[in-house]
Amino acid sequence: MSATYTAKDITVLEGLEAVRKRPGMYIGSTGPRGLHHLVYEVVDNSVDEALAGYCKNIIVTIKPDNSISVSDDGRGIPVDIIEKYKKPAVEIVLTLLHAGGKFGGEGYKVSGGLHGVGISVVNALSKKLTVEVHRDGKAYQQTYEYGKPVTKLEEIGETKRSGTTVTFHPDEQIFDEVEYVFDTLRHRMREMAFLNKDLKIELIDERTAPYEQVEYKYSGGIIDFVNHLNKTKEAVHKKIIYFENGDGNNEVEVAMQYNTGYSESVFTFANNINTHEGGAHLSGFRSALTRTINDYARKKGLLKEKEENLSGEDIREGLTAIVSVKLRDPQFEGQTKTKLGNMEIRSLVEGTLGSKLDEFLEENPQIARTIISKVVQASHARAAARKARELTRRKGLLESTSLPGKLADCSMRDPALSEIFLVEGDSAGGSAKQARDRSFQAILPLKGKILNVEKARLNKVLSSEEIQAIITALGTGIGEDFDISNARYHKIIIMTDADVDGAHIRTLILTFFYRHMLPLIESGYIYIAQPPLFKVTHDGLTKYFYKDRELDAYMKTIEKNVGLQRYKGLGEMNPDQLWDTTMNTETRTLLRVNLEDVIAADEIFSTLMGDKVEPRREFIQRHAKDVRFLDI
Ligand code: 0RA
Repeated sequence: MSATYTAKDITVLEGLEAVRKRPGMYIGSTGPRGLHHLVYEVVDNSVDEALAGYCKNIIVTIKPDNSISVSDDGRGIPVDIIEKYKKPAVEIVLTLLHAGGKFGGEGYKVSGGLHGVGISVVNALSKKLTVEVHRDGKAYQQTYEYGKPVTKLEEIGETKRSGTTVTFHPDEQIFDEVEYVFDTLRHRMREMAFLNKDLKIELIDERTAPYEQVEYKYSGGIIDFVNHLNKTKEAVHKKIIYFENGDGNNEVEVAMQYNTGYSESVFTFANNINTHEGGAHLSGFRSALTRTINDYARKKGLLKEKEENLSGEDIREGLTAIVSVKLRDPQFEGQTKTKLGNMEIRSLVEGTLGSKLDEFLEENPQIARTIISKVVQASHARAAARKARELTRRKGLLESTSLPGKLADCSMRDPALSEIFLVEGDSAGGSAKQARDRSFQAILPLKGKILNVEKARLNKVLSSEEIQAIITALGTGIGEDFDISNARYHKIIIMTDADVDGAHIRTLILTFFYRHMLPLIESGYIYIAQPPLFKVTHDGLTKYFYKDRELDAYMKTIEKNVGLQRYKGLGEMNPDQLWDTTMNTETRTLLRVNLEDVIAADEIFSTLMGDKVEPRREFIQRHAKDVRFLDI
């Protein structure tokens, strides 16, 4: 540390100390999500350099020790001394909170990551970070530990290129776990490449031999994104509809295409951030879409005067779309700061889509007619579903006043303390009923495979007995009547066999929740039970194992003479064993289903459950050894 330790240095270091004291405030969490967020934060800076027009290639490398290196061919972070701090600009960028480089000039514009906190936060949460800058023919390097510089910025040689490489090693004292997941990073890097046309992003995993390596570069940008999302679906029209527009401050891009499916896959982004909670751009998109389609249908006589307007929901059935806006000054609101607040963007999106979509429909009457007829079908089906729902309601089939006969309910009436097990098969259901603590645990046995809702509209879904039983037991209602505040249990636990059939049934149930009761997933009510895979008896001691890896490790520590049992189904356990291993809150582990990545979930469900065979085969082959793909 330099001898001239000024008041300004102290503010800087206090800033980073605050980050280390409350990391969650800056990166959301210190779990896996926050850990991966560090990478996104650094990559965002390189992408900003690409948005400014100076960077074309980004390489992200996972090193064998789980450190990460992000390299770009942008201008390089400036190294000139900033008068106010008497330090090189790069050191300020790495040590000052919010110093994307707001020390003047257009070139210093920074939009930045989710929390807009900048690269200094990554520095603060790293036990070691090295920055290497290539600029004006020279290469420079500086190293930090826990956010503090441990070397001065040094000139390390000459160079012909320009760019920045940041290599950081997350601090194990801060993060619960420091193991990077290749697939998680891969998804985000691909998304970034889709959202930024022509930008090449490479991801290399050096922890495996041979290295795992992927490369993304899309000349079509979000058109390629929509094409990718619909890859597992049957498109209604070949040509992807695309618009872009700007008003000097903000820009909007929309790409959309209908498929023959029944779900809506509209994803919105603001400055490359997935705005899960929607906001101004989404509402502008929806209102322009509904108005334009209705106006067009009336204009062409496809919708008669006496007929009601087509609803927004019907118009979005089977629609895949990306709405991507880039703003000078984004305002993120909402619970997870993923709702776009800038109202001025609403009229830009609405105006753009309104005029350009009408133009497109006029110029492509064939596509227009196909889309309208699809929407009209959706509208008829919804009317039929409403009738079916009313019918079932009149019969009391969906009311929790007439709970399904096979439900063994709990005595507890407080939903927050109650849980329900959805159990595969009557025999396991029987064991679970004997094993449970009836005060707060309810059991609903399900007969084998439930209906694949990916291939059916709501009216058909409602005619399935198993699904009726689930809806009634949960008490939430469905479709337009769905109300999460009526949920009778706040833990809904899917318990299936640890075999292929069990995995299939679990996916069917999850697909139903994902497509028809999404708030249950979003609120964290859905869990997956973890029954053991093995029982080992040794020296009169019984141990259960939940993973092959754990069993292997244990078997190495003991001598021969053990009794090893492999559980294929829940039915092989007696009620006591089922209780001890899977249901007892003291000893069990549950996997909570979360929607870390809605786009990945959409892809998984439409691939696994949709019509096309080839993508499904590929997916299953690729993930054959990876059971984690279900832990969305
Ligand atoms: C501040 C100002 C300028 C560029 C950058 C920061 C910059 C930051 C990062 C982080 C990773 N890669 C980066 N590349 C650039 C503008 C420089 C200029 O005006 O020449």
